[in-house]
Amino acid sequence: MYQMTLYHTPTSPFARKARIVARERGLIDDITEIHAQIRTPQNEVLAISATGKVPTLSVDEGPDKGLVLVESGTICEYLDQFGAGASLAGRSRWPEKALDGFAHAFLDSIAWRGRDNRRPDGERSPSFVALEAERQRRCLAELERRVDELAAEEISLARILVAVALDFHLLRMTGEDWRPAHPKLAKWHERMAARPAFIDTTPF
Ligand SMILES: N[C@@H](CCC(=O)N[C@@H](CS)C(=O)NCC(=O)O)C(=O)O
Repeated sequence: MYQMTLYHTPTSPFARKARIVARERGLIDDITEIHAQIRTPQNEVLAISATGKVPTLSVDEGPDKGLVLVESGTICEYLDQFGAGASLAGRSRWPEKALDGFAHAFLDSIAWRGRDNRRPDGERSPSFVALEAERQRRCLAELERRVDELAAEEISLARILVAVALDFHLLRMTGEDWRPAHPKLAKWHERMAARPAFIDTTPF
């Protein structure tokens, strides 16, 4: 079997998607998880990738030995090849990709705004924050409208990312609990968040 190392931080939602996929596919015993010290000179990822980003996956044994993968989407597709049980690729390729792209755009917006919120006074941009807040409001409303589509499959890579993004919104956009105004989405999210792979990787 393959032996792999997955670099992550406990709060990174992009890394969390890969960590959830590893667990849902039953691969976690073949993977060493390393909490990387990102944005510091001690960052462990820098030894294998100039990007310094998490998630990063290195393949340590097996036919792909030496392979270093960055970008959560690529890492999740790679991991999804292995493991017993059903693939997480989704029933239909392009609807799945469409949902995954939507979830990435939503999550990027939360990550950017979260970083801006944590900048020192004088380095924040209120107009940027307002633009991203409005994007998130629209995305949440669209997800509430599309909840039947989310529920049509129990789990897939895109659905994992939607649920991870919703959790990350709760973590970073403090005081903006989206659940009361999006009750159908909240129910769907609650079911996803109760899965062992989500509980095992929770950033809260
Ligand atoms: N598009 C990337 C985003 C990864 C990303 O931005 N990761 C952040 C943590 S959430 C990171 O590693 N930041 C470190 C840095 O900016 O140096 C993916 O999907 O994997």
